Amino acid sequence: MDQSARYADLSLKEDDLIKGDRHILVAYHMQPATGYGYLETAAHIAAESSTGTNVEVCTTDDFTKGVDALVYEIDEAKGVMKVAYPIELFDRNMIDGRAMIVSFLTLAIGNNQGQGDVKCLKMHDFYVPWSMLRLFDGPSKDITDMWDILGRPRVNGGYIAGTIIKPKLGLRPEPFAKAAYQFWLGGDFIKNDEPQGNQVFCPAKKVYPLVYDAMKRAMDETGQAKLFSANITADDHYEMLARADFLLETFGPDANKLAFLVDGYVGGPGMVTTARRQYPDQYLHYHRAGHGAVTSPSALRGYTAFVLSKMSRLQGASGIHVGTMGYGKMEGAADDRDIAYMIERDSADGPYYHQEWHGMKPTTPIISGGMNALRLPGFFENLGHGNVINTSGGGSYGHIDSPAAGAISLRQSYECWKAGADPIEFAKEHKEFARAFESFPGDADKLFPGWRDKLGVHK
Ligand code: CAP
Ligand code: MG
Repeated sequence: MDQSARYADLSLKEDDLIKGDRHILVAYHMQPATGYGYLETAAHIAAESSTGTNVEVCTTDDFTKGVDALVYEIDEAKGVMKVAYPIELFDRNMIDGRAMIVSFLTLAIGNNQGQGDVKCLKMHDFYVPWSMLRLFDGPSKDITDMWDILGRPRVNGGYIAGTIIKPKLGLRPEPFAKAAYQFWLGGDFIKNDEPQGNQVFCPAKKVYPLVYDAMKRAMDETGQAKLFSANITADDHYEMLARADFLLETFGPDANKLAFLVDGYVGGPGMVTTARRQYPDQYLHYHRAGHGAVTSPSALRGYTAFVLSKMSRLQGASGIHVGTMGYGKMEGAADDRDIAYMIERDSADGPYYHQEWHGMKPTTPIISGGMNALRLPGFFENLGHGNVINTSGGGSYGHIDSPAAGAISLRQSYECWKAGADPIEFAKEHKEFARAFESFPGDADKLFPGWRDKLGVHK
């Protein structure tokens, strides 16, 4: 059934919809299945995502029609359609009237994902009006709190050198804490790898007191504050709270140095919001493992990494992984920097919409996945700044001298970029950075041809 007479109004202007402050706007890349018309399919998507189904139902009244989602723009040649969702469609909390991402997803990327008349349908951008934006929690803590703990200025506090405890799984409590200690002698921030929790060979109640002990020893030795991001992910709300409460108790007077990591894509919005609301004093670290299933450019449905990241700021993530923009091991490209700009700035352009954040706290871009000291200068150059958290697992534990040397090489790499120095010249004066060339010779050959001669390395 062609529902375009009801669910499409191509005379609506985007500027007016934005001025009106009553609609969430969504831009999708869409192709209909063979045999279906473009507008007809787009209208079915709007129906299925708001007040309708595949047929007219007799229970619909005039009020219902007033909250229909409407297709307001299509570009069949480019395969782009845009839908305006009246904000009344979205579920609000009973307890405080506030908005929730789960409702946005249920409508805007819900049933429409399985429609038989759709060949592909992927969300590439969305715009949130102020009337709705102010109903989202947003972050409670941000990178300025991290800088503050590290004794740095709250503005432009710079690069936070981090790592992930590796190997991913298979360390028992003592070697785990030892790995943490070794990195902290040179670096700032350690995160659990995303599957680490309460494995039988490494029980949380045994390992975290040892990690805290390692943190204290490293702080004593270096005279610097250290940060730990602990995974509190669990299916069960009470299990999450048990993990978080145990961690807070264990770190006691240093609980401000504890971030909570949530596997937010597999765990879902409920898990992110549980952490955000129960622990507003902790930095909330959103790890997105699994997101590639929907965000990968090869995926024809779902939404993009840009959309995932933008949602995370609304949900209140203090930081989210945004990949490495093509400089590391995961999928990504240089223009993914727009993802970082959207979550860290107060006003930013997405692929289709400009968004004003009206002072909502920023979400830190967390740079991770196959990074090391050699890859960082190019990364910073592309992003244009170094105010990020970077976690380099292989880049630290793969350094030939030690994890501390790996951490120091990361920081030196940032200093090198900040100074606008030539990396090879900089390496001559900075041992740990120089040794990164020997640690990652494949990268060195690719990024700095001739490095062996210039640095006098002939092994
Ligand atoms: C990085 C990482 C992260 C990835 C995930 C890993 O380790 O901890 O899970 O970064 O991708 O296990 O691979 P390495 P993303 O530094 O050793 O590569 O950050 O893009 O979500
Ligand atoms: Mg990981």
